[in-house]
Amino acid sequence: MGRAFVYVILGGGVAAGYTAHEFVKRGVEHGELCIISEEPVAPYERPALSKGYLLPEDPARLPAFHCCVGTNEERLTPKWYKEHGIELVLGTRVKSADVRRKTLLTATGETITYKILLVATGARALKLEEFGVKGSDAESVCYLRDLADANRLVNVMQSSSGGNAVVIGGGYIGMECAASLVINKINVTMVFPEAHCMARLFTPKIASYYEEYYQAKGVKFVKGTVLTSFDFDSNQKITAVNLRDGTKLPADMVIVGIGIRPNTSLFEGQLTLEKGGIKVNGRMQSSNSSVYAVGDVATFPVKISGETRRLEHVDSARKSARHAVAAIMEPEKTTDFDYLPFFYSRVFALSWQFYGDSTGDVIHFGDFLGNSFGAYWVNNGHVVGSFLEGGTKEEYEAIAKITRLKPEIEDLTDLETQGLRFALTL
Ligand code: FAD
Ligand code: NAD
Ligand code: ISD
Repeated sequence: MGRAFVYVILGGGVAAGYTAHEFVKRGVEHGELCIISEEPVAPYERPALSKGYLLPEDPARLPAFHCCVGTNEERLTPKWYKEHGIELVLGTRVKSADVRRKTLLTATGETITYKILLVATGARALKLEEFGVKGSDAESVCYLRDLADANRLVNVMQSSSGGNAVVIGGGYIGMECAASLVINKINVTMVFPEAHCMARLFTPKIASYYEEYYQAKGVKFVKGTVLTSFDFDSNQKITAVNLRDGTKLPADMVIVGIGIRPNTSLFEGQLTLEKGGIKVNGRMQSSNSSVYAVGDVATFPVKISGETRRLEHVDSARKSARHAVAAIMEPEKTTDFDYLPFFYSRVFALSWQFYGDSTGDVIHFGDFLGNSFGAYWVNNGHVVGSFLEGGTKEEYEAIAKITRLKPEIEDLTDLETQGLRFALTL
């Protein structure tokens, strides 16, 4: 026995919230749409968890950051879903899917049937065990993906005030959490295997700006090595972490941010997978025409680079979600998704944005000793990517615009001399 819906959104994160919003905007009928989520709360803006949620004073708490406040649109509280006749099946994991029969089986034993399925299962945090390190279920070791993780992290931070934290990983979680730890008056050492932080995006020059800024806030960096084991006291409390290079770092708490793995397992053997995600076309439609995929789990064609990519960022989750609904509800009016990759972060008083692709030659510009600087990436004679720290709204819009326009560059030295002016005057 079970329920049947026209549209089912599997997953209750950012993409799910924006999908539901778009369905309502385009006139879904009461009783047609259902969201099934393992999380016990309605979709929320996940980026808040590593920023406002971790503040010691006046921290962000639900219901303040339900979708879609991240784009300054209406806030979709549980009441909103009720008013629009959308079934929220929360705290419920889907344990199997049958795309031929168009059914989902939940862990509570219910079979839910759909006509069209939107997969928005996002990703899970990689565990240290997957790299051969034991002990990551210890009380003071924290990961950060969902609200339950964030609550745990807040408790561990509160009991570690004035103590030492080791942050494993130099990516987004590592950088944003390290800043939050400092704000919470905890001493921070960051450990990562690369030569500099944010190795997937930052150039060494950009990275050194942020690393120096963090060092001035007291953060220590241990680079080019990884964690191999933990030391515990007689109460099984972590006292130190041991690194491959032989260093022992005292630790009252540990935060691990070593990347994610998309949640595709329900569909393995049923849908085409590529680059770790569910392969979709420019309408976000998978190899089964009744199944769409959006957000972190979708591998989609990025027109501007001519490649398929899986992006792990909130803007892509929001826009791919809206695009899938447009393609479902107004197929004739909807052309292929034309997405300009957009990443950003905010830490301390810093704020940067990046658009496009980080391939080719890099041209840095601006004042690396001051508050505003940036870079262009030039590939095959065209600007393909732009980065800016400390920009104004107009300046960010200008770098986004030129990245989309992909202007031809004849002289790299001239581009360097013009710097931000190049984007502002094009
Ligand atoms: P998610 O938001 O992860 O949602 C997936 C949902 O599916 C979850 O509710 C999950 O419980 C549910 N689910 C999975 N499997 C099942 C199942 N079998 N049954 C039922 N439910 C299931 N990006 C930025 O661009 N800028 C930022 O500043 C930023 N900050 C971030 C901070 C943090 C702490 C994190 C973790 C991510 C951040 N991101 C940021 C990334 C961004 O949040 C993600 O790209 C975005 O959330 C992806 O949306 P999604 O809906 O695809 O996946
Ligand atoms: P990430 O991919 O940004 O960084 C992973 C980091 O793990 C690497 O930089 C590397 O330093 C480190 N690493 C890899 N293997 C390791 C190992 N064996 N030992 C130690 N370190 C190792 O992933 P993340 O920081 O975990 O972030 C998780 C997800 O959350 C990503 O999808 C990210 O995009 C998202 N997120 C985004 C933002 C943002 O866009 N502002 C903020 C927070 C989180
Ligand atoms: O894009 C974002 C972001 O960085 C957040 O913190 O959305 C959230 C919301 O603005 C939180 O309220």
